[in-house]
Amino acid sequence: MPVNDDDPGDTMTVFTLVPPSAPTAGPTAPDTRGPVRRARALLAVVALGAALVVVPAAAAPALSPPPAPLLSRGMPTTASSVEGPAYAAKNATDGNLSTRWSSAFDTDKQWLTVDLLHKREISRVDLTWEAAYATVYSIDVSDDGVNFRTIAYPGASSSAKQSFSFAGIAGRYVRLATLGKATQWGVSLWEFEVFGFPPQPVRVLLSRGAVTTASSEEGPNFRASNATDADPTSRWASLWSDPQWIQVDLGRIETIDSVVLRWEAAWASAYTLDVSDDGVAWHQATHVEPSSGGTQTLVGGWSGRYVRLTTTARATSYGVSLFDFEVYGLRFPPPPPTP
Ligand SMILES: [Ca+2]
Ligand SMILES: [Ca+2]
Repeated sequence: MPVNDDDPGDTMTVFTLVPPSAPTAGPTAPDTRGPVRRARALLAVVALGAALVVVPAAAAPALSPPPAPLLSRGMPTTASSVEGPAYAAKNATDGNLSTRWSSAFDTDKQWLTVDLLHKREISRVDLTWEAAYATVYSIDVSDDGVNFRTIAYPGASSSAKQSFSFAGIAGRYVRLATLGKATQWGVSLWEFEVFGFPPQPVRVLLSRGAVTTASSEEGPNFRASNATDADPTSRWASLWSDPQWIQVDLGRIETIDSVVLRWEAAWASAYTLDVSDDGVAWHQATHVEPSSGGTQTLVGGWSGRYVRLTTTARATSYGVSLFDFEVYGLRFPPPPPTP
C-alpha cells in the first residue's frame, strides 16, 4: 500500500474543543468562541466610559497554559486489528515517525486504545496519519477501558496531522475509533499522541490502623488504638487528669492535609496538635482553646511522621475521650513504569 512521503508535520489542522458534547454527524467546526468572547468583553469595557483604560485586544498578552507532557509514549496500546506483524498497535505510541499501526482492510470500523495506567487530565491529542487516514472518527476516553465517552467527533479530508485541545477532560484510556476510511486499505497512524498532566494527589486516611499510643488508658475497653480503627463506636479514654496525649505513627513522613477529631462527651477544652519527623523533635501545628467538642476538623498543610494530640484541660471531671483521631494526607498514585 502507498506510503505518504510528505513530512506529516508540514501542515496541521488545529481544533479547540470543550467537553463533553454528544457525537453529531459531520465534521466539527473550529471553535470561534474565544475571539467572540474577547470582542464582547472589550465592547463592554468601552461602554463603561472613558475613565477606564482599555487595552487593545491585539496588545493583550496571550494566556498560554503550561506545556503538557506527552503521556502516551510507550504506554500499553491495543487495536481492533493489524495489517500484519510489522504494523503493531504499539507502533502508534513509540515516538517514532517511521513506524506505524495499520489496521486490517475489511471494515471502516477500527479502534486503537492507549492505556495511560492512571486517570490523567487530558489536554491534547495529536494524530499523525499515514496516507490511509480515516475520514470520520471519534476520540473517546474511559476510566475502566469498557465504558467510553466521546470527546471529539471530527472528520478529515486529508492525511494532515490533526491536533485537538481539551479542557476539563480526564480519563485513563484514550481511544481512536474510526468510522470511515479514505482508501481501500485499512487505517494507519504513524503516531497517536496524548498529552496531559500528572495525576492529582488524592486525600487518604493515613491513620487507619497506624500504631497509636497514649499517655494513659482508662481501661482495656478504651485503648489508644480504638481512636484509629475507623470504627465510630469504639473510643480511646484517658485517666481523669491533665495533661494527656495520644500519638499516631504514620510509618513515614507524610504531607498531612487535615486532622479530624471525633470527641466523645468527655472532650478536651484545650489542646495542642504537634507533628514530628522522628518522634523526638516536635513542632506545634495548632493550638485550640477553648474547644467545644463534637467533630472538629483541623486544616493542615503540615509534614511529619508522628502526629500527637496533647490535651491540657478537660470539659468534664472524667478523662478525655476520642471516638476517632483521623489523620488525612495527600498521596500521588505511583508513577507508571519506565517503558
Ligand atoms: Ca510510530
Ligand atoms: Ca474508633
